[in-house]
Amino acid sequence: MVLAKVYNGSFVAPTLMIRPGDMVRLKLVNCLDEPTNLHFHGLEISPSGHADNIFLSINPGQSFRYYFRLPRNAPTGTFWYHSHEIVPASQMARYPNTSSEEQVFDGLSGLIEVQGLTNDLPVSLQRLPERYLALRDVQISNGAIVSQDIDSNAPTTRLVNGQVHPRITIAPGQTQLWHIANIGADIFYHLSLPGHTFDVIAQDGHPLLHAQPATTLILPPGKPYDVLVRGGRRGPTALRTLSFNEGDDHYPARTLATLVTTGRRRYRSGCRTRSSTGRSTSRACPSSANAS
Ligand SMILES: [Cu+2]
Repeated sequence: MVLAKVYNGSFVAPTLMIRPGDMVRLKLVNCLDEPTNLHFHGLEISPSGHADNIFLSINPGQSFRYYFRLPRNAPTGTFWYHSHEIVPASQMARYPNTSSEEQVFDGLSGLIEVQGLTNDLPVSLQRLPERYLALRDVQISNGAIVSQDIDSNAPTTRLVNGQVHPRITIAPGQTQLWHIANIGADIFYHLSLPGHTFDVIAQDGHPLLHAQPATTLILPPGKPYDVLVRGGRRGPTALRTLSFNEGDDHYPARTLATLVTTGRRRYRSGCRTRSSTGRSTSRACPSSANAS
């Protein structure tokens, strides 16, 4: 058992799935013994009122209803939400150790997907299996996440969707859409999947005009990527974070998950099919999906 701060009783926070034009209504009930709030990182919505208002501070035992409409032309892709608590000056003496960083490190962050990213892909890539990889790390001491006086250079445990070293499956030749975000408070990730390419189709919740192949991805805290991954030869591949020197901190290499390529080979007709939207700006075919 490890003490953490969680949403809805689960260490893996709910993924908010919304579409451009949606009205979003969220009730935050603060069951903590300190104030908190919500920040919808990157969404193009009002920064005041009941929307993305980081200056709100919801006291213990109180609740608040967030609501906002996402613009119809909102960009699609992966975002994240997290506590952005800034304790008001009048409450500082009462909550001297409460802040956004501590609460995020303690667990208060999760994924947002603004859906519709695949609409501008070629038809053959519009119904892809999708995976969500929420990256965070935990330092644990005496049965609780260390959330005071955080030393981001200290040994830590890297988690994917709250799990240590989970298994992800893919079929040979199959293309999957991975929504990846670093929802941790402090440390960087330097992702590598040997023998595979990350075809980036969006970053920071903004679709790219052309897919950009990458062999590694660097994710500072708060960074999301939407990438296509194509299954290679049958067998396991380690999804690694490579060693990364951030300047003050040095984060060692770690295996995050195992991608197991298994099952029947998938063939596709390639990328010659036009985008269903017929838009001349539709994305170029990702290189690793460009077979046949
Ligand atoms: Cu943020």
